[in-house]
Amino acid sequence: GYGHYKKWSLAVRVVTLHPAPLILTPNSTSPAAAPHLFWGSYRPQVYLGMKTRSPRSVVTGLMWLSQSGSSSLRHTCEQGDGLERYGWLMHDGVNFGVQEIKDKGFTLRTEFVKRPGGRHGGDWSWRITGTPDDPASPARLVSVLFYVATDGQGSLTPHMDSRDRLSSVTGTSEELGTFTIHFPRPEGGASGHVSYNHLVTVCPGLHHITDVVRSSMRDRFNHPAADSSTKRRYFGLDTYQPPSYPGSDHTHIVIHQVSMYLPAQVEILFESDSFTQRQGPLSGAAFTTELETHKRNMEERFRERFHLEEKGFMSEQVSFAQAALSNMVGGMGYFYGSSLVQSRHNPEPVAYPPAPLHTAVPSRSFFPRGFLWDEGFHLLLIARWDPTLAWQSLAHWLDLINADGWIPREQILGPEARSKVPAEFVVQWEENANPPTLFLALRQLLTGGTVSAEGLQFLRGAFPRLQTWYDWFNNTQNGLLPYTYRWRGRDRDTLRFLNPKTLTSGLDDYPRASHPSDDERHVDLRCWMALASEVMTTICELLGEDGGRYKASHMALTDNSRLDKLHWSERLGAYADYGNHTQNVALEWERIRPTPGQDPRSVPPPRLIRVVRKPPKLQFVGALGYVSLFPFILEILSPDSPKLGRLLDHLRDADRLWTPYGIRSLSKSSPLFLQRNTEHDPPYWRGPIWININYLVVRALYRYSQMEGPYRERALGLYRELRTNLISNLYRQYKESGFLWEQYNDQTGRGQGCHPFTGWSSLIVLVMAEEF
Ligand code: 6A9
Repeated sequence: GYGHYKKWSLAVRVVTLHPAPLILTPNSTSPAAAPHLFWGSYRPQVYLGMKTRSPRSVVTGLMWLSQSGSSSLRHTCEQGDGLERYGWLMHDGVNFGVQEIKDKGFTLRTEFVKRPGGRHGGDWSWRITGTPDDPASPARLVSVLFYVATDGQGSLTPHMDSRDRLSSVTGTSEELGTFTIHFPRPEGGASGHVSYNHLVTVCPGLHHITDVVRSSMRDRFNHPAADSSTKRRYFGLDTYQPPSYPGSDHTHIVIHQVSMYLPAQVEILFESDSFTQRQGPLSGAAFTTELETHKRNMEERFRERFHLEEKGFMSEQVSFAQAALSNMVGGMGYFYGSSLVQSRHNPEPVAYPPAPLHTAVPSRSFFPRGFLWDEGFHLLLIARWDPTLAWQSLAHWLDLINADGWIPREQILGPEARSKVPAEFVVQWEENANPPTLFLALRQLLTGGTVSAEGLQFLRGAFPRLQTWYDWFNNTQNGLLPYTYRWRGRDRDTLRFLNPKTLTSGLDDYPRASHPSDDERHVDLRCWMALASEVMTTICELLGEDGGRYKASHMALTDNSRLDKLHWSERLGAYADYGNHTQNVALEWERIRPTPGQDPRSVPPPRLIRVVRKPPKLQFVGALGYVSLFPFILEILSPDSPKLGRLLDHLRDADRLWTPYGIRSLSKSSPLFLQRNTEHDPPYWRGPIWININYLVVRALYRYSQMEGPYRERALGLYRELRTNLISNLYRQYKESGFLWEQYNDQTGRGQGCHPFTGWSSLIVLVMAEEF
């Protein structure tokens, strides 16, 4: 009956895509339309891997294994591998990359160069160079494993040049046509001896490759000892008996293993058969020449874009900035698959329509996938380096929007991505937002100068989607009063959490009203919507559309007296959220006594639970920190507002927000400063220094220092100090630890959370370049 139909139609809405034509038709990313972007290091989750921008791409990857000491196979980027450092030193996002991986006792340099030609995205080559830390120490036997694998389509044929040496693989796939991968004999290796192993097999999917390799290895192989007098054993690819799989869309894989003493060098060449005018193989001296040309070009372009030498940076600091940018663009991935999503109309999670996503990722080890609000920050840097890459990402993200105007926050696309995420984090809920930071990137791309043809074309395609996205926020994240907003999807369980989290805001455990309710209004979301309204107005002007309603919203949302009425807390001396709130909460161990006659062993163990000592009431939330700064960092506050003076005071106050390493997320004087949220939930956005928000603070200080007003000088002084602090600390952390980090300790400046985290931490390049 009708009731049943109604239910069904509500339930399918969450997985119904927006009706507007896709911004990116499948053809627009094909090797014919965009050959230079077809192949890329689009597998940021592995130490080295390449694939094409196609749904079920043939993939290639690197593994290695030290046969001396405790050997463990390296493949996917894992913090547990304990590498001293790894990451791109140079990568221009398109043509080449140079990475250094510091393993225990030796360094691997992984370089790749692409060469355009033919009709299928051209050729590329890899060069892997292994160097021992100490040339005098006993020879170290290392195995380098190269694999090529299909993902449900295409074929691979191995070719041998002797009984045990794989010399090449020929293959075909839908988008690559036919191709050949060559394995020339390596260079170097003390005693000159090289041992070869290989494996040709099938497995149920790309995320099984590590296991297949690991379980096929036996240490029954012999390699000459370093002095050639005897033989020593090593682990080599042997046999693997795959279970039988139904169907034929499994992964075919060919793995080539080369074992030799360091120092040594291996090259791998991918050649597209449609590339017929090749001068010669991309190896040896030709490889070196092309790589050097790309490096020089990048250095020159980097100098032109960012002017770091002119600003007085030493060459080591310039290299640091170059590495940060390289990891941002070199860490971009291409993913394809379905999210698991759910709305309140679905009894269970449902699969989103499969789609591609070409995006940067926050962290290659821990979060190698797309995050909506992270990407808006990433694009601030990417757009300044290569606007095409930024437009590509924006288009992919906006093509993910559904009919209601929702974009899932965390994009866990396909089985390989899903294999990295604990089950409880997989499902994305339709009522949940994430800050619309894509507007930050758009604002930058659209202001100052003329908009490129590429940009205008994007805007025309994106406009209906942006409109729906904007409306979705207004329809689903609105507050009770006009021009107020409220993040949906806060934690419901008020018994366990010291303060129920607001993951959707991006600021996770940043303190909000202690008792979530419909009365809440969130100042950060209001400011994000002011920004969105401004950018929508600009877009309408550029497209000749009527932007009246966006302009009206922008006026209302930037009206300082209305803002002050809704969000200024005189008691806090800052902007604040409003809601049902009490400061008097604490975590305490629950006391559970056995009931008379109960077996004491059956009493559940005590838990840490929240106790509320004073009932909540409607009031401003007394938390000073990032949220209180939003009207300033998104430049809504007028430069002559006395409130600006008050905020600058807090900012510079070492007992509140100021540290020698950057601005801390929550004031030292705030009741929840560095408090854990549950027994297992350490403080996250309750004190540590985060670089995305620090970028916005530094930028706002700079902008206010350019505007007439009583606080101009003050802003300029703080700008200089904060900029210096951020740069010195991130540079020092990178030098000392080998990485950029997720966040930085407010007492010591040390990097913490996960690493490498070259997502928004790379914004330090823009801080150095003073690009705001
Ligand atoms: C956990 C663990 C193998 C948390 O950078 C991505 C996000 C930010 O958007 C957000 O603002 N990070 C910040 O508060 C990381 C979130 C990771 C959640 C998934 C799964 C898997 O470990």
